Amino acid sequence: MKITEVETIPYRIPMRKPLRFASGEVHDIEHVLLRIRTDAGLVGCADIPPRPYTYGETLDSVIGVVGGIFAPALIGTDPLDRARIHAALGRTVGNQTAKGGIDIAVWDLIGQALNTPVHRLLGGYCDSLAVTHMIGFSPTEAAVEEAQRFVADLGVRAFKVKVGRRPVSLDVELVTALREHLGDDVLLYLDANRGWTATEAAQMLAATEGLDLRFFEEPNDAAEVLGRRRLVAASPIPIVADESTPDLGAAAREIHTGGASALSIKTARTGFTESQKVLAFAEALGLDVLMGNQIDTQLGSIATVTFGAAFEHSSRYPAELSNFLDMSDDLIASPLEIVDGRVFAPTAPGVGTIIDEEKLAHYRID
Ligand code: MUC
Ligand code: MG
Repeated sequence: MKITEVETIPYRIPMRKPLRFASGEVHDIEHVLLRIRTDAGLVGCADIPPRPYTYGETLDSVIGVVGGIFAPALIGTDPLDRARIHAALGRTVGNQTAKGGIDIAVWDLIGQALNTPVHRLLGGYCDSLAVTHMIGFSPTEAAVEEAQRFVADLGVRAFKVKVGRRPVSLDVELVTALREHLGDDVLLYLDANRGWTATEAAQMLAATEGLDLRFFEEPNDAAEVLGRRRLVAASPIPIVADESTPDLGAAAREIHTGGASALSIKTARTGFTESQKVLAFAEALGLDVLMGNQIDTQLGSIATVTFGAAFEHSSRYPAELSNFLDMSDDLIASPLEIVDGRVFAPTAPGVGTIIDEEKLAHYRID
């Protein structure tokens, strides 16, 4: 089997409700649908979410690098030769979500060719993951109401709260109200997307002691080396690296130099192949991992659950799988569902995603 064509289709779907956080806000989903075709008639697909404020990629940069550099290297290659494909992609630095999408689409082809779900090819550990819902910036009352609705309607019992606002007391009040209203057995953790200084983040930790917050993601900019290391060393809870560790090398560097004590894994940026390496690295060192959400569509969330549910170490904590509910639509033919607070990994061959061609025609912007 040989790759014959690599197609990138930009599309736009409005958010039902914008997501706001310390490093940016998202009003419209502007992603690239990647399709890789083979001479066996198979089509592998993946969703690529460029995030300029996180990785510096844009719709145009993704389309440019895939069409101009990656596609010529992929055409004529057998999708089963993954290491050869990665060696070719590795000659270009950065462009993490473009590379992540290619890896997912290649695995999709492999699963289809072997008539087996990728979830099982990877590891097949369990059939589903519990869901964490991400709460963006909003007034305290609205955030509490949103969380209560997720508990009551969808059985979700884990929440990641976007923080990093000033003054810090705004977020202290928010998290205190969430704990009061949701009770003790709901998992709560924070993500400041680098919005605070190390000193402000330390104030937040001190002011919320006793609220059983489990993790604190990107409290400040990891590039502020000494402040970050002082915070990680003093923090009573794991400090999770997300955007500071977009690839395996960065994950190794941040962990070994004391810049973080847990890792977020996002298939949108490390696909399945590199995510597996990050996971093994974390497991060997005894570090917790969280399956994160790159503001993923249903297409992207299916990739997350395909990977996360495939391994024991990535299914220990609820995974961030609900951002698609904030979007007004999706390209996928059969909608992803949250049932009793869980999302199931697909059982169809490949990654198990089928594109609704009418929706694609409606939302594409090329
Ligand atoms: C997250 O976990 O940070 C928001 C910005 C980004 O890069 O990802 C999302 C969610
Ligand atoms: Mg994050």
